[in-house]
Amino acid sequence: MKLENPYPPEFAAAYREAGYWTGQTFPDLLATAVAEHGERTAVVGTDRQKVRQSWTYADLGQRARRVAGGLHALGVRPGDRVVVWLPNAPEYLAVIWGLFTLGALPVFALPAHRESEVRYFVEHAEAVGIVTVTRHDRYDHAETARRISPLVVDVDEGLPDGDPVPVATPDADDVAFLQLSGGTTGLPKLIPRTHDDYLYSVRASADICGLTPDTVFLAALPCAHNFTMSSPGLLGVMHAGGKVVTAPSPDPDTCLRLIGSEGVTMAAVVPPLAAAWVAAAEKQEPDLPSLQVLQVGGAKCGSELAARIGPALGARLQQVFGMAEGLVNYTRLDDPDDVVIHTQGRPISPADEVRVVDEHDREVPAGEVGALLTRGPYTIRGYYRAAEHNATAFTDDGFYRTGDLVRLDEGGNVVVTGRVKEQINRGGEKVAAEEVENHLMAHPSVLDAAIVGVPDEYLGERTHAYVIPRDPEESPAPADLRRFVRERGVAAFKVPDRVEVVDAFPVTGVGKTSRRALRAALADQHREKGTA
Ligand code: OOB
Repeated sequence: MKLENPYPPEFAAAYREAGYWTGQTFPDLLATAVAEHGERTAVVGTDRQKVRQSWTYADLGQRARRVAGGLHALGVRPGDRVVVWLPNAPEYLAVIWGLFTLGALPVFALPAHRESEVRYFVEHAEAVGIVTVTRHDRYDHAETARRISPLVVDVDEGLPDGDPVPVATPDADDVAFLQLSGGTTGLPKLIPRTHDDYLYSVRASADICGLTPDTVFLAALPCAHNFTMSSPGLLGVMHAGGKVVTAPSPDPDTCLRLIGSEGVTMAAVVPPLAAAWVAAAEKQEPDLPSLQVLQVGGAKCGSELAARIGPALGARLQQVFGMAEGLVNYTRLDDPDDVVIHTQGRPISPADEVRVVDEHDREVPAGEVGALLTRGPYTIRGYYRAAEHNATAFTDDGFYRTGDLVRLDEGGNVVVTGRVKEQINRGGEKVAAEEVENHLMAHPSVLDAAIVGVPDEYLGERTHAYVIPRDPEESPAPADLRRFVRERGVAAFKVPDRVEVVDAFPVTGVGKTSRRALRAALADQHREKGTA
């Protein structure tokens, strides 16, 4: 599959010329890892049958070939899209590498996604099937998947297995997979990433983060998330010949134990998890001599939390400000404490272009806050099948509007100060306001709904829904509305934390023309009421 919005030829040529795009593909990455690190351990973790697995690169390569053969026998062909809806486990790697080996394109769903989301991914990507598990997190994934797609692979019944078929030989500028965006509109967007662009970000990230064959990386957040996958994540570790440890749960008990028992050197978490690990470590004072780096990203890591990480965990903090659309910023391992604690780092690549602009897209004076626009060798030029949205999500000259408010310090480090996009960042989990409003408005007793983010000590932000009933005499109960949203089959993190039924939006001077203005005014009002 080719990009619908390709990089302009002069940019592509420059990225190749500079050595960023090397022509490496996913099958090449695996083949190289098997050739160079065959006998080293690639992945360790508890499998779906609760058995501890430890696979070498050679094992993983063979498994990927058999999974590819098994998928082929089920009718999956090169170029087909397949939704991967799996929790963290060694099988996850066998499945994605099986798909890459076959030349099929994974569409990465989160384990927390539910029926309406997965149905949308299958329909929008025209996926031929879903790979999932029987049950996870008290939810019947496979049963749900069968309502959506005629082809469901339940890895709890065994990985697909078949005689190896030829290893795919995609072009490096082909789309390798579809990743999910946090979303700002009614429906999430799919992000097409190519072999060339993505693997450049992976290799460069592995470099910046100093990965070696001795790296032991704990995958605590969902493997499907861009952070865990590629910043430098499991792909970066595989590129370096290191070891990936899959954590069945991100909770501090599980993870601090795994860090100790598996000799983990590096882990990646969102701020609320970092806080939970720090709190547990401050209490238990575990001995974690192996841990060198804790990466924190996905949402803003406050300075206070940032300063506690080193002392509590005996590890260096690395802040990571990234996005599935592309651009990733890291504080460097040898940066002074001040930079590591107070900034979100700087871009991976010298070819990453960042602009900080005002509401007219004019660059703001150095050091001032503005909206971040970016363009570069691993940032997309358009979402998948979203022409209308692309017209506003990108500038005419191809910069992606990140929706983040930032300022740059003298060293070029980014400090994230806020957001202009219609999204709530609930501890790293992204909630598109409009998507949840649409779910609420589908309720027969709801006339209108508006969702805002309100400060939360643990999550950074949580969601507050204002709802106007059709009939004030028969206003729906908040608990019923929350259940209604959940029963529409959406991820639990999208269910509003609080629902407040009101007669009218308690806003003066804001018409119904701009939902953004409405949400901003509601958020202000909320703060004034002091109900945060
Ligand atoms: C990562 O990717 P996404 O696609 O789930 O979310 C991207 C958005 C950013 O635009 C920004 O709003 C927010 O998440 N964000 C941060 C942040 N890291 C991400 N906001 C403040 N400080 C940070 N450190 O979240 C993601 C992708 C790759 C690596 C790391 C995170």
